[in-house]
Amino acid sequence: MKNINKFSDETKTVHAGCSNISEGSVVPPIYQTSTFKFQSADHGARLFSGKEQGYIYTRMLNPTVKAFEDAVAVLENGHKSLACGSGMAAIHTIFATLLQSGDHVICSEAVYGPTNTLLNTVMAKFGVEVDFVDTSNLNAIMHAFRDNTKVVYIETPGNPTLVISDIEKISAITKAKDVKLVVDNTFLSPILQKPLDIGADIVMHSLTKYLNGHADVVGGIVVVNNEDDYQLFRKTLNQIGGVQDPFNSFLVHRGLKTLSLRIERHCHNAMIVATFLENHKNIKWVRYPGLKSHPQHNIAKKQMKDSGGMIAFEIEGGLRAGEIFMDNLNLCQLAVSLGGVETLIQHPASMTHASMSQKQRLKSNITDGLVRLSVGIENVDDIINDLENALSSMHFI
Ligand code: LCS
Repeated sequence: MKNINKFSDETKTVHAGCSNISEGSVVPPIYQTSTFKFQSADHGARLFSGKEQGYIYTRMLNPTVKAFEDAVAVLENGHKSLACGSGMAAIHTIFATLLQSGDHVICSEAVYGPTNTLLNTVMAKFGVEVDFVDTSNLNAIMHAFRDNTKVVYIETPGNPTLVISDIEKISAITKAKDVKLVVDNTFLSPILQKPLDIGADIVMHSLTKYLNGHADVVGGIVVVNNEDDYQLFRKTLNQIGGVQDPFNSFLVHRGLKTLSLRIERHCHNAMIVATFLENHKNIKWVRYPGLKSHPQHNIAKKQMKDSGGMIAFEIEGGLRAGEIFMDNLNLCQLAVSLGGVETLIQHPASMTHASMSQKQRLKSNITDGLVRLSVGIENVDDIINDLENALSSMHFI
């Protein structure tokens, strides 16, 4: 197919990365091979020297992985992308590529717990300094800058509090300061937000979530917007080795084909569920970007096409009430992760963000009573009935 970039996202999700496939196959075949034969000694030497393009070894690149990487780059309006073995492998690849000992990172305080921990432990061990700030506050970002700041890393909406950072405004700051802006776009997917279009330099996703969508693969991806960055990232990823394997790339590429349909239903269901929760007497507060009560609702409207499938809320009665509520659910599954077709619920303080200290969590507004819901694509009435049943089981508290 020619000119895939001119099509809409609904069409891109179906066709991107599926052109130029050998033997006329409609979907990319799985090249389940670790290595590729050279036609001659000279051919091998030419491939290694970069004088000729071609496949050498699957850690370096594989056609199934490449087809999938092309698809995500098209959807993010990026130059190229690099598929990794997990979202954390992608984040590590980003930090290892952009930073060296003595450099400083400004990171959203609302981030996935292990992102915070990676910076505070592994990256700190290698001499990288970090400040976690409320990146919805531009002044806080400005104040955090130091002479050695090299990267601003934001997650928007942030996990689990759904704090929203203004990508365009932050990118004006990072461009003026000549530092890289990295956006974790996991909570929305490129259907709802395209950070590269509004000033970000690098985008990452945990593929484990919406892009795959079926809770059966762990993966990550880094999207870059120029060839120089691509070469730098490819070298680092090749050395670290945290690549995605061909079979998982095939699965996520398959999942990608229904991304826009799934996202439509996630958004539809989540808006109804968030409204239901906001009006329920046993709920203390609800955070959902589509609700007017969300503190950054206007920024959400500006930079997001719709509000996504993630909701955070707190039940009256604190942690104990939350435990009883979660144990009384039937349809909503008690599990970490998010972005799959099934509705999942979890408790960040004891689960996804348990690796952070309570002090760090409270600074990031992750209260002990916060519950996070990843709204699936089931019938929304079934989801609401399940929530209502569990909430009514708490009348004795
Ligand atoms: N970025 C975000 C925003 C995430 O939510 C996660 C995982 C990652 C990066 C890391 O990706 P992974 O290595 O797991 O593919 N978030 C999870 C969560 O909230 N529950 O379980 C995993």
